[in-house]
Amino acid sequence: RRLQQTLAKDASKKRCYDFLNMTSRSFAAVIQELDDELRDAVCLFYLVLRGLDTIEDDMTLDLDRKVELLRSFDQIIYKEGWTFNENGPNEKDRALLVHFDVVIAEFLRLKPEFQAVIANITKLMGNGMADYATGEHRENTSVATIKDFDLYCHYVAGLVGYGLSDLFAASGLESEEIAKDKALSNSMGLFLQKTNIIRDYREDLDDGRQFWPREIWGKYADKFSDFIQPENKLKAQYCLSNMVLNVLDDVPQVLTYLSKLRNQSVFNFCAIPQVMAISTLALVFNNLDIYHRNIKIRKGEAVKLILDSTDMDNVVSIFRHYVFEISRKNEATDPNFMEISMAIGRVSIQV
Ligand code: PS7
Ligand code: MN
Ligand code: MN
Ligand code: MN
Ligand code: MN
Ligand code: MN
Repeated sequence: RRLQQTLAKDASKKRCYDFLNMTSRSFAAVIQELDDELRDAVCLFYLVLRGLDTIEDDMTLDLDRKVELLRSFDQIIYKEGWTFNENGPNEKDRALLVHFDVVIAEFLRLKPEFQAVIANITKLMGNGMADYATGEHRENTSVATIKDFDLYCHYVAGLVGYGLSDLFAASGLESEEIAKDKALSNSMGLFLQKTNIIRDYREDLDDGRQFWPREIWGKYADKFSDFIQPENKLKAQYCLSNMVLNVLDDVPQVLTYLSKLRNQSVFNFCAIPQVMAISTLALVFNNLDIYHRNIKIRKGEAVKLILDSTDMDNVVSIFRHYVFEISRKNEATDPNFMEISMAIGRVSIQV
């Protein structure tokens, strides 16, 4: 019997890692390289939030039902055997929800401290997503002010930073200090999320979503979709540089956070997505292709970045390189030229 139980446990853990590899292009590898004390907790944190985000992203789900699921997801993860049975788009991430009982079974095997961190963040994120799906913040799935933009990114990414820092501390691999400065953890998430939102302009537009704040894009066009028109090229370039300027704000905090890490596997896990993001930011800057298709850094460049992100000195060099690329592409005729130069100046102190 005991052997049978052990085998069943191993099978459901393996299925969780299969789901991780299936649903994440970017995080699967770095999560699996984490030290034993953290690997399962971060894997389950990822899968729980991936499940939550799949509900948020499902545009076929009845809005009232969506909000009910988002607001109660922190309780659903304690319901042994719960699965998602509703119809929905047949995308790959939906399979995760259909078999969510497997994720719940493994979640319930985590240390109670880890469970508490994951449930707390799930509750805050689910309620934040629900507010944006219904509330005054987000009529017609659009974000009005820069403050709204920061708050939405806080809900879907800054909170992931809070939760990860709490897990690092709870594992004992990092000191409690890392979880104390919430602004630093928040910036770690915002930098990834905002870069993703810039890069995904066209994909999100085609899906009927707008995440760029009107306070920024409204300076350059009347309609968010105007930027795809060839006659608006210059406006599109200036709007994009304004968005890049907004993201550059978080770079100093990202470097400060990374400099505080002590565990090698945690450092790699945190640093790799951030160097991918700064390289993506340099690639998208003044690159009007983002208005037409999904652009990505070349595979070879990504592999090199992963191999090079081994310590703070190397990460600083990588940031210096890409920030210099941005400064090289910065044009004096761009209305954001001066502010971009100043933002780069603030980063230069650290690199
Ligand atoms: C728990 C690793 C390291 C302190 C599912 C990692 C979607 C950018 O466009 O899937 O929807 O396809 O490419 C990740 C901070 C969150 C922020 C947020 C959980 C770093 C649900 C990542 C990931 C904090 C909401 C994935 C925020 O992008 O986007 C774990 C420290 C999930 C991190 C979403 C986005 C993540 C995102 P798309 P992606
Ligand atoms: Mn994704
Ligand atoms: Mn989403
Ligand atoms: Mn998503
Ligand atoms: Mn995206
Ligand atoms: Mn996506």
